Amino acid sequence: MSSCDLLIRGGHLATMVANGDPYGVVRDGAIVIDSGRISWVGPEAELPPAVARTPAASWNARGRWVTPGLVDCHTHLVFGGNRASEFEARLGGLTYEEIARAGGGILSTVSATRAASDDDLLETGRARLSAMCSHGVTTAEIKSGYGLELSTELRMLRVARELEAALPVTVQTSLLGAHTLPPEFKKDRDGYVDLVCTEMIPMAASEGLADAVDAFCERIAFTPEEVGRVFEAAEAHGLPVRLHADQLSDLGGAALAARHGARSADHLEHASEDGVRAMADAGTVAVLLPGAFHFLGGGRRPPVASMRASGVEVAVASDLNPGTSPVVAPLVVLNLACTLFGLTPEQALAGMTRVAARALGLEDEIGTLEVGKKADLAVWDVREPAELSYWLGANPCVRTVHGGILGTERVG
Ligand code: DI6
Ligand code: FE
Repeated sequence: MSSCDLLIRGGHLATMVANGDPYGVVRDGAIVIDSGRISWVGPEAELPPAVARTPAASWNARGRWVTPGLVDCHTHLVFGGNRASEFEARLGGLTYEEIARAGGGILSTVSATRAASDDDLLETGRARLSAMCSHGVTTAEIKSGYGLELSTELRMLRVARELEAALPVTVQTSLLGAHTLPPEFKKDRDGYVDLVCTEMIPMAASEGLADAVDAFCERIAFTPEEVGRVFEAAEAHGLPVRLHADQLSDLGGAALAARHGARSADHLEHASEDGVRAMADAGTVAVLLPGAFHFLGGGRRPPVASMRASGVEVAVASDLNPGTSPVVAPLVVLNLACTLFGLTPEQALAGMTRVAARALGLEDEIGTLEVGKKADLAVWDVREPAELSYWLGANPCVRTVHGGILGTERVG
């Protein structure tokens, strides 16, 4: 090793490598980056001398902490309008389900999204994603699901792809045509599921717009049988699946996701013991979304202890959406994962780095600071990594590195 593109030195590393040490810590560490990937990581004192002498660029982290860039593996961040007035209605006594059944809820965002121009979706999505990036996110998943008609579903996915080009972030898209039944199909559920299976999935697949297919299995959305049809269509087009499962009630979503070898089952507040065991057997990741739990006023907690006991890996994500989780601050989500669901700060951070990468099928690419992985990092002005889950509303992110490119430094 004679030279390198970028050397980061003078910081402490929370590599998040699962090697038995909390956070996979390397104090006084260095990271060597070549062609956008990590080519060396370890204690600075052991840095190969040639690299130390001749890096093309180097940056001294001055005692701050470096972690893998945050991976937000579940967002709905492209949408029109917002639902602040619905928030007021809920505080006036209505429930989320009552509002949804009265034609509000997801459907009000569907109307606003259909009516929004591409530019409008791009601009508002960009503002939200940019906020996430300034808080350390370097990979975000973005779902469709507010179009519920072919053209708007594909438009949402295209906007998500354009956001990737506009910001220092990797975007993974999921087609969520099966989010809820659109009003046009109120009397023809099968007709809508057909549309998802025979038009949306094939088009999204052939245009390369979707990296995965998601669905919402719930009383106010789709039955397990309907989701099964959607998943079969996804499989036929070579797309991996994930599921909004057991959020408001137990419809057996966790087991359904596991049966289809889903990358993840998300929410899971009402998941049964059988469902958790099936996920463990299938290697399906549990994605906890404490922002939605918090914003909907609590209720049943996901069975985190059973997940741990049966070996289900637990990720944490924002669920950023206008109805149930209007949060653009990933560290707040880490805090909620600890305070509401009992995760330790280390488990929460692993959930938004290493395990989140697995939920996206990107575990070989991102999620830890290891040789060979993409150089996606976040640098934090904290004295210990637990602070990332501790402060509420602070932003200690100093800068990120995405694909080996050093972002601008935040001052102040
Ligand atoms: N579960 C959620 O929490 C979001 N979607 C879903 O399937 C809510 C979406 C919304 O209310 O707009
Ligand atoms: Fe969601």
